[in-house]
Amino acid sequence: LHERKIEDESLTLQRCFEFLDLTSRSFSAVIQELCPELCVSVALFYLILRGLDTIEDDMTIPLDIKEPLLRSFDVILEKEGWTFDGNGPKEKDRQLLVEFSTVIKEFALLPESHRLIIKDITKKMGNGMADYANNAEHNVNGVNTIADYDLYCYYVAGLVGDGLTRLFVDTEKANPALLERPHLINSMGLFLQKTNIIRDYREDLDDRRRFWPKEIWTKHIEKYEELHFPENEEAALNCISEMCLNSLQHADECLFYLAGIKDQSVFNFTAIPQVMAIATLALVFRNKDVFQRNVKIPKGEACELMLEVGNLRSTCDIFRKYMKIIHKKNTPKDPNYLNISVALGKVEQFI
Ligand code: PS7
Ligand code: MN
Ligand code: MN
Ligand code: MN
Ligand code: MN
Ligand code: MN
Repeated sequence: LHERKIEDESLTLQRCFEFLDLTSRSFSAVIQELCPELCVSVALFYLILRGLDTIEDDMTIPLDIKEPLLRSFDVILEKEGWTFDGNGPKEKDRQLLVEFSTVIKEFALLPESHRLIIKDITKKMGNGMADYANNAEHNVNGVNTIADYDLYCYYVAGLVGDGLTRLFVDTEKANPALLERPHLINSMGLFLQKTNIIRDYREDLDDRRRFWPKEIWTKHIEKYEELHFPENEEAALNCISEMCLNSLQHADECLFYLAGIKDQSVFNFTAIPQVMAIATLALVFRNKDVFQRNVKIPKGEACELMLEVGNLRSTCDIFRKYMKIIHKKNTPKDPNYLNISVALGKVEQFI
């Protein structure tokens, strides 16, 4: 257990940790438990990407303002005093950007190697987000093919895994061989992001954004925005199955990645979001509520999961438990019944 010493800490850093609590339910606790060499760097990395995402998500910011902000966010990181109050009043993390100079100030105090990694990832993510920023509807830049979907998820989540792994290796908390397995790193981010995208169908649609790839949903329905119509329930459930199947393809590689982590605090930090993701995947699988509202794993269950993650074996046990739930909900009526069954079997075989 690593406790940060409050008395050594500047007021601006304290404010950053307050923001961490305000912006993230699941990450705040695990970041604060990270070893001292990583805790502050990862907390600021999180806040920087959260700030960037708050710009990406705000559909009230006109594209001609949003796009250059996203593309230059890495430069903004070094602009002392920069703040932004252009988010709509309803954007949930708008205050982080109103006080972003606090983050910038602490960022400047990080070790140079960490700053370079964070800046590099911010630059790549911001440009990737900008490429997809106009994905409202019928847009050629939207998420059409599965390759587009994988690329978007690489920008917003795969890259986070890349930056984090470089930070872990820099501080000798992970096996440097992980850096030669970019596919494993990418799967860590994609498993989280794809599960989030399935869960957020309705929230994103209400913002007129679509992230489910056209290549998948057109097999089940003619119009994306009609997936949640009651008369389309069967088609919608089959569509969500196929989305879950796509996400499940990353599960085994996440477990392989976790085998490369040396430090207990880093293991918890990396494994907890993954077990939350498999639990969420089991919850959304063939769940029609996804089309009406944002479903969430109950708080009690989330707490249990955080306690149960301890090592690779217990993490595999948790994966197995939720895969069993998916297996039980799988039905021969589903055109992907066999594919899902095979995908579950493939993960089982390796863990
Ligand atoms: C550990 C190798 C720097 C810790 C953690 C803020 C969550 C928010 O939530 O649909 O619906 O608004 O807008 C790989 C985290 C990937 C990213 C991406 C794991 C930064 C994070 C900014 C890699 C997290 C996946 C947008 C972009 O989706 O979300 C290892 C740290 C990880 C942040 C997530 C989220 C993207 C996101 P929401 P959106
Ligand atoms: Mn977001
Ligand atoms: Mn976003
Ligand atoms: Mn939103
Ligand atoms: Mn989302
Ligand atoms: Mn969301």
